[in-house]
Parts: sequence; structure tokens; C-alpha cells
Amino acid sequence: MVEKAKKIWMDGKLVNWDEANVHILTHSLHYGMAVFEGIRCYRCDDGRSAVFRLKEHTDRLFDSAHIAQMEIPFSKDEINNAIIELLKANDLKECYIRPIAFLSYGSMGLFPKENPVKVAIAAWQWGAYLGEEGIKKGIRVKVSSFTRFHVNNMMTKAKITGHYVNSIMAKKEVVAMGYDEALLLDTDGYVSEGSGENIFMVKNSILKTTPLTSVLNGITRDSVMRIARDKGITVVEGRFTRDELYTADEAFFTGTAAEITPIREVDNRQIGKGRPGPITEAIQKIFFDIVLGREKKYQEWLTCL
Ligand code: PPE
Repeated sequence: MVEKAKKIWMDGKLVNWDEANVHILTHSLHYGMAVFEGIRCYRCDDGRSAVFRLKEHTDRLFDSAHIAQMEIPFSKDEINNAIIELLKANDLKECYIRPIAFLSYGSMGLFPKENPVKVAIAAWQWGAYLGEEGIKKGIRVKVSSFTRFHVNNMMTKAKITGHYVNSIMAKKEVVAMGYDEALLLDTDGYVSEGSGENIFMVKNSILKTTPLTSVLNGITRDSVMRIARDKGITVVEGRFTRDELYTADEAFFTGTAAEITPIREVDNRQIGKGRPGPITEAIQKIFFDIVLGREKKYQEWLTCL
């Protein structure tokens, strides 16, 4: 169960958690056309709280809305300020933040011309997405029978709620078989992404991740590429097949919720030594040092409350 906080921001006002409701004919509820974000706020070592890459998340929210042809009736600054206001009102030091813009009550049917776009922001405490043990020891992954989208089917640069039907199907499928997370292939059969994460593999000290064609332009993915390059690691964006992944030295998932989660097994094949490898561990350490405010070099990524 989601852990309740006190307030939710809805169209400019803070309302009580239990009163943040919508009409049952909210258009997005029926047809899956809403855009959203997932952002994390961390409690730094000095006791302050900091939102990780707030600007980039808000930019992506507006890009998603642009792709979906939804006009968000607030400016980016207003959304950023609303997030900070919400965290302060809830007295949350460490949390996950979920802004969502949706088509509200108005007309029904597939031509929502006059439905107003509403915006809400919720925040709650959310621990390790794939388990504490997963972050430390790595998780077991299975390639799903569900395929990620063709570029003309769904537009993965947009974080649209309806896209996640595919993710939920894939996740349920592999969890029922005893695995921790699903990996989806693209329509050409190449590795695409996890149900809610981007993927990286390491082979001969080279870090490789899938190109953006069929995946969300992950902000954690971008952070990892920057961290790796700054450490002198070669980073390649290129397609790879599942057997290339089976024979990788290391692999890991990245995402706001999943953070950096090592992969120790794919389709019952052990990856590398079956535990987080040295490059994964090094990147993971820098990542957590950054979000906890210990790495001065990446301070521009943190918005302190
Ligand atoms: N791919 C997908 C499909 C995806 O949903 C996410 C984030 C990513 C990649 C990584 O993107 P980024 O967070 O910018 O590094 N998934 C969000 C939703 C998770 C959920 O269960 O809800 C997230 O991690 O917030």
C-alpha cells in the first residue's frame, strides 16, 4: 500500500490526501492519455533534502504533454515551485514525487477537444523499488513475451500513462514465473528496456546501453552515462541482442524508482560472477554519493529544499 502523506497539490491548491479525488468520467481514466513523472527527493548527509534533477523531470513532463498535444495550464516554474511547496507542506525529507497532467471531465469518446487539462502532484515515501536486497546483490530478470512498442505505435519519448499497460503485462508475466523484473525486446528483437527502467551492460570494460528509439529517455540513464564518461569509461549507445546480454560481464537497470539495480541473472543465465560487478558498483557508489549530497561535482543536479 502506498504510504499516505498529508497533502496533495491539485491545480494550484493543497488538498488533504483523502480528498484528492476526480470524477469517474475523467477522460484519462478511460483512455490512458495522461502524462506523468517520477522524481526522487533524498535526505542529504547534512540533513537537508534535495530533489534530484528537478529541472530535467519538469522539462520531460512538458515534452510528454507536447507530444500528447496537451497544454499544461501552468508554467514550468509554477510546477517546480508546487513540488517544493508540497514537500514542505508534507514535511517529507525523503520521498518519491509523482506529477501527473490529465484530461479531466468533459466529453467522452476519442476526440477530447474540450476536456480541461488538470495537474496534480503527490509525494510519498517509497523505498527500494526492486528491494533492498536487489540493490545490494542484484536481481533475476526474464525476457517477457510482450514486445516494447514500434516507434509508430506508441511514442516512448513521452511518459504517457497508457504506455504502462504493456509494462504491467510484462511485469505480471515474469513475476508469476518467479522473477524480479521483466526485460522487453523491441519489435526487431533487440533488447529495449525493463518494465520501468533503462538497461546497461558491460563487456570488456565498455558500458553499453540501448539507443533511445524504443525506450524512455531516462534521466537516470543520462546521469549514469555522464558519471561513467567522467570516470573515463567508454560509453556506447547501440543495439544489442539478448545473447549479447547473456554473455555480458555485468548488467544493471536504471530508473528514478529503481535507482541503480544490478542484474545478476537473465533468463536463468548468470551474468558475470552472479553478483554486482566492479563497474556497476563504482557507478552505483558515485550515484548514491551524488544524490546524498556528497559529490560536489554534480551539485547542479540537486535542488535543495
Ligand atoms: N523506462 C521506463 C519505461 C520507465 O518507466 C522509466 C522510469 C525509465 C525507463 C527510467 O527513467 P528515469 O526515471 O528518468 O531514469 N519509470 C518510472 C515509473 C516507475 C513506476 O513504477 O511508477 C520511475 O522510475 O519513476
